[in-house]
Order: sequence, then structure tokens, then C-alpha cells
Amino acid sequence: MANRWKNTLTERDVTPEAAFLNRRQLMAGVAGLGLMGAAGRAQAEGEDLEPNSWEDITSYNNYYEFGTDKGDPKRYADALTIDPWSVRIDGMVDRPGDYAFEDIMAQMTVEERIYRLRCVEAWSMVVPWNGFELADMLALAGVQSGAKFVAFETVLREDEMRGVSRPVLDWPYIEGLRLDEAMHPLTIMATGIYGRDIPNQNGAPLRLVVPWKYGFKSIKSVVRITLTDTQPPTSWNKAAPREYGFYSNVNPNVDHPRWSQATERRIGGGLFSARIETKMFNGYEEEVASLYKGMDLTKNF
Ligand SMILES: Nc1nc2c(c(=O)[nH]1)N[C@H]1C(S)=C(S)[C@@H](COP(=O)(O)O)O[C@H]1N2
Ligand SMILES: [Mo]
Repeated sequence: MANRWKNTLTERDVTPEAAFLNRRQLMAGVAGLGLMGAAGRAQAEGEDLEPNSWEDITSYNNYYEFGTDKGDPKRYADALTIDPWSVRIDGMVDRPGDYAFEDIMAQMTVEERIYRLRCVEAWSMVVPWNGFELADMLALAGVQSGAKFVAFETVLREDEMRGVSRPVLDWPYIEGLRLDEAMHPLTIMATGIYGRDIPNQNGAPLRLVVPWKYGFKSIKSVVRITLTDTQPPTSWNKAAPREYGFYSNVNPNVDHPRWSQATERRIGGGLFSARIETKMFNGYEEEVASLYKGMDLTKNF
């Protein structure tokens, strides 16, 4: 697909995995000079984050509006019209309105973020997203001082989303964050993967990515963002409140009622590969633990 949305097109489009070798070397140099921000440091520390292949990332998906099989989103999500697109930003903001996708992109700086993605189902990937910080997008609308939470909504089109005829969830898919979580520099709106436009199955044209939370918090194909002073309802919490909390921070010490969260299966590791240990806050503990100081994470799961 053409590079319509200004995600920088690089040689990565031709040889994605190979180009990352160069980048990693660059990161090591930058880390040595102490010039990197929190996100970069997280990437440089600990294990070397090896991104999954384009094929892994775009063919094993959860996007229930298109069906519940992992292959359904890739098979059916191209039916979604993503141009034109706009995001309504409303509620407790100074400049509520419909923000055209092109106008948002014209004002955002798209950068690359290599993040772990940990699904609550206990599989994981490493994804090289392109995107911008959610805080920068919210600044377009001007968050008012009384706002405490951010609510998100996915597009709902019965004629384009074959999965929504079944009441798997109460459509449209909705999610929410506390305002400080939304404003955290690790929280991004992703518009690309490997330097290409984000495919429909991954949430085109823009989707939330909150890397320290279970994947279902990272809501796809966002059409509405509402600033509010009360905690918003969220799809999976409404469907099964005992199993999915509002916070849903990745936590190896708090098991899902029906399975352990201590380990995970890294997609692409091969059929017989060993499971890897799940990290507290998905490996972003240093950056985000302070957000939850004094909270009982077994109660606020
Ligand atoms: N609108 C919407 N957003 C969604 C989902 C969904 O079904 N609908 N699935 C979530 C889940 S469970 C996960 S793990 C991630 C998967 O993102 P990916 O397919 O890009 O890996 O998207 C999340 N966002
Ligand atoms: Mo998930």
C-alpha cells in the first residue's frame, strides 16, 4: 500500500528484519551518551528486544469485530474503509470536535517504538510500532483541569465488520485509562508497523498502544476519545468483571481465574519453544510502577 499517512518509508519495507541490525547498533551508541528517553532506555536494557516478523504481527491477531479466530482479522479486516477517517475528541476538553486523521498526522511527530505486546491469553510478541504519544494528540484538544480519565471507542460498522453480528461483546468495543496513564510517555497511538501503514487487522488507521497493560487495553481503529471525571466502562470488564479489571496491568503474580499469568508463549518462537517468564508491568516496571504506588494490585487488577 502507498505511504499515505506519512509513516516514514525506509529500506525496512524491503528487508525489515535486516535493517533492524543497524538500528540496534545505533541504540547502543545513543545509550552510551546518555541521550535516550525512558522508552529508549527500556529497549536498551535487559534482553535485546527482537521484533517479531511482519508476517507474525499481521496474521495472528485479536480483532473480534472481524471474528474470533486468530486468522479472521487478516482475512476480513480489509473490508473496513479507513479513508476518510476522523476522531471525535470530546468531553472535558477546550476544543471538542472531529479531528480529521490527516490533520492529526500533520501535527504529530511519528517515531518508532519497539514494545512487547502481552495478551491476557498468555502469548506475546515484540512489535516495532510507528506512532506518536497520546499526550501530544490530546494536547490538540486541550485537556481541562478536572479531567481524570480517558475513554476510547472503536469504529462500529455492521456492513464492514462481519463479526459484530454476533454478540461476543457489547459493541462498539470501548476502553479506558486513567488520565496519568494516558499522559505517560510510553502510551502511544500507533499508525504504522515496520515503517509501513498499520494494516487493518492491527487497527488501522490509528490504535492505542499501552505496553505495560494486557493487549486488550490497546483498542483498535479509534473513532472517539472522551475526557471525563469518572472511570469509564470497558468492554472486557463489562463482559467478565471477575476476569478482566479496569487496570489490567501485566502482572505475573496475579493469575487469571482460569490460567496462570506467570509465563507466556512468544509467537514465532517455534512450536516447541520454551515459555518465557512474564515480567512485572510487561518489563516497564521502572517507568510505570510509580503510577500505582500505594495501590493493592491484587484488588485493582
Ligand atoms: N476494537 C478492538 N480492539 C482490540 C481488540 C478487539 O477485539 N477489538 N483485541 C485486543 C486484544 S485482546 C489484543 S491482544 C490486541 C491485539 O493487537 P494485535 O492484533 O495488533 O496484535 O488488540 C486489542 N484491541
Ligand atoms: Mo489480547
